[in-house]
Amino acid sequence: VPEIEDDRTSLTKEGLKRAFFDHLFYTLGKFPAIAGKNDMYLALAHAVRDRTLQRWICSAAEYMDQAPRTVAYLSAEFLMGPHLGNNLINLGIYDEVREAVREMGLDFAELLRQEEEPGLGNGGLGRLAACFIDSLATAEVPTIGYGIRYEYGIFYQTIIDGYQVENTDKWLRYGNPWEIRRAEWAVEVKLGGHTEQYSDDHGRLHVRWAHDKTVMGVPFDSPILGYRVNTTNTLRLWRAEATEAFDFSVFNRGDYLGAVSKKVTSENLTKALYPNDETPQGKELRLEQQYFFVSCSLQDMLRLHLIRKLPLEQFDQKFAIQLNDTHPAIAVAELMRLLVDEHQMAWDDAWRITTRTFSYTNHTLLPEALERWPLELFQRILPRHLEIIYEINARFLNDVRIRFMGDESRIVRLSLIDESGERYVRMAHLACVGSHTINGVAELHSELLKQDVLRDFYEMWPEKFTNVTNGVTPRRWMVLSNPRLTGLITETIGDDWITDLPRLAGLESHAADAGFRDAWRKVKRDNKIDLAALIRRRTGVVVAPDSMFDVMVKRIHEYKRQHLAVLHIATLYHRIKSGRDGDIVPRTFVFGGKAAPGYHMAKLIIKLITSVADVVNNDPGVRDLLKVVFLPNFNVTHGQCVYPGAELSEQISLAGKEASGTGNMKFAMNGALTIGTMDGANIEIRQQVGAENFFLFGHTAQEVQEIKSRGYRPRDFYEANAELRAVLGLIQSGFFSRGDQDLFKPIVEGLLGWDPYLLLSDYASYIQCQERVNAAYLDAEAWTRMSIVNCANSGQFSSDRSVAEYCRNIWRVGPRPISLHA
Ligand code: 26M
Repeated sequence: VPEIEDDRTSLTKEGLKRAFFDHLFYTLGKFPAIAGKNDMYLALAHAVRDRTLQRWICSAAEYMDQAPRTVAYLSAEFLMGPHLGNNLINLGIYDEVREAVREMGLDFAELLRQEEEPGLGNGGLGRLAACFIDSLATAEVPTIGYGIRYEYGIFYQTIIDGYQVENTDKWLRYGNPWEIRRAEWAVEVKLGGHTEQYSDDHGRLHVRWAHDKTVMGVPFDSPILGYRVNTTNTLRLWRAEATEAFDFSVFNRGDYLGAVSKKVTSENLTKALYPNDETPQGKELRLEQQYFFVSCSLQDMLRLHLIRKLPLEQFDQKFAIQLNDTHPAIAVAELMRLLVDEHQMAWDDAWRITTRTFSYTNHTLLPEALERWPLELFQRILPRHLEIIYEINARFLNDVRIRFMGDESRIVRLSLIDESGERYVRMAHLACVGSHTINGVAELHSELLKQDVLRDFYEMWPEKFTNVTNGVTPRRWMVLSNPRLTGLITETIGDDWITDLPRLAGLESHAADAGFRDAWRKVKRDNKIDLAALIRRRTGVVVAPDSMFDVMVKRIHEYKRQHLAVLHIATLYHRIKSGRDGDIVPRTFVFGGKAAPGYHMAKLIIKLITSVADVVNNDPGVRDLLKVVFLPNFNVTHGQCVYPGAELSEQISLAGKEASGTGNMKFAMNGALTIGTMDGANIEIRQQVGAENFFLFGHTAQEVQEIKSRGYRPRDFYEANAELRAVLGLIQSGFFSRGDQDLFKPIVEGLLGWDPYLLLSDYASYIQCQERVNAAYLDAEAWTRMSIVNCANSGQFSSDRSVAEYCRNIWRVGPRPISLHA
């Protein structure tokens, strides 16, 4: 264990400068005259990495020695965002390093911008995993985040001629100073082949998996620092590589090119992240990815367990494994296989351990998003797991038969195998049966799970179901991204709020103080100027910091209803053009988000946004009352600039569709007001900040159900609303598409004929609500008061609170403080 105060551990400005040059010379082989910006970034990153490693080693030593109960968070996605700034914050050396860098004549912000963000996630689900591991480290809970080291993360989005164009995300291009490859802990993963029975020396029957290919999983570890604690946990991401066995055997047969191509095939496994929102079924490589990282992770946990000389029977006492959606749900069958086939444990013992180990979080109510794998594909890739799933299913359905005698339709509904047409393995069912606890991610979502998607499982095991409302880390989403607001809050109430967010409530009384409100407005205005600069850099559009910044950033999806926001913009435009612009407040509409490459309607919605933007931004008749921008490649880095500069947060999904949302929380914390539906965590945000400080519109989930069951007719709404007719007519006429009347036909016809997300039935309510927003914005003092109250009441939405609930109610783990010792 290293000495405390040397060039690798010193936290003083002078020590940090020495470390910087040490790395520039001896790690990078450069000197200032020939070093580029990226060299400077890397030198700094390595200096920070050393300080992190000191804490990491102390944590690892404690965990090895004491074998504390550990959380294993299994997630196919970790959307981390850049590490450097966050690590500086968590180490408590942000200001020292900024000063040191400035004194060395370098631009600190520019160095931070050099880091390519690891975009190893699609959106909410992956970012949640990142917030949770930050909060777990801060809570000093021993944790390993297990996932996949994709060589290409979520695609890089550009906008060309108003359309989304996807490019590969080459995030590893200039190296990654935050990871350490651990070749010595590589594991082998089998795929394909068939199974055989054999009997052992005692005549007992066993199954052998005669696989037909092997890939090697190599762990790449990144340190995850807690905030101002020594605890440093591990994010362990697996990379698929060719086994040495391949190279040797094929070399001996003299087939060099064959060996190389097998190597290429193996390494394809972790090449790229799948963009979600595409129906997952049938994607062979994706099933292989899921199994690959799950098998690697479970083998790794068993290794850690066994080197501590602990009995296998105690596995569930040492690990609490969380399944982040069904992507890792194959873990239920894989742990059974490892215990039964590889460690000769009796089925019932293995099953008891398995069900005491796993818990499952569901993240979506959309039926089309529930993962199912065609039986034929599953059989081909994981023949042994299919047998194990059949055995789990047989025993489970037996229990169902006894509980619900004679109810055969219930058996059909609950089965792990969907046999209604082509046969499928239902991954959510496997996760439910194999877990002791099942949770949704907001109160409404958890209720709807019980009533709807997982109703039969709820009737079987009501005690398994619970809610843990999502949260986000205030370290990244306030302290790092909004230093101005952080400064003002800390001056006012001290800095305890950073790890105890409900203390923001102390701000509420200051909302009555005119001086404080001035300071609050100044912070927002400066953040808006920064956001305007980003918008100008990325789009060329100049926007006015005096206009209301109305922001909708999230993945593009019909259920999220970006096109409803477009209908509002088109309505305002139409009013201006027809001389009815008396009460319009100048607004800048900011959109950002990626559409899944195969999701045509989502891509067309992007084209609609950019097309409306082109017309509105260039029409002199609009007189700068409206500006519309689509910020390309919205990601964590951009989010860090967008949330602090936002004034109005658009959370307008159809009620009952958005499981939680987490962007909604980031906006509220940064003082934006929300216009939103009764969906996901919006409901809880409104409850916290007060109905009078939240702009509510639209039908409730209950009403949506009723409307649909009565037979929804969107045309009735069209016919009853002249403004809606005018706006849809404008789009239909080709006004926003240079006369092309076909381009947006799928959108307009979809709305008039079908409208599965009820835009037309919520349109009038949304427009009226936006008028209330305008009126509120005109009273700047009142708006500022509401902004302060929103922030002051966002304490519930820290991921520290979410994680504390998981620890207490689901994982049953507690803190394990780490001391730094020489
Ligand atoms: C798949 C196929 C076709 C259409 C949609 C999908 C699809 C939809 C949602 C696939 C996956 C989906 O969910 C994953 C996800 O990211 N869910 C998000 O999880 C966040 C963290 O809990 C929540 O805040 C979001 O509300 C939820 O959408």
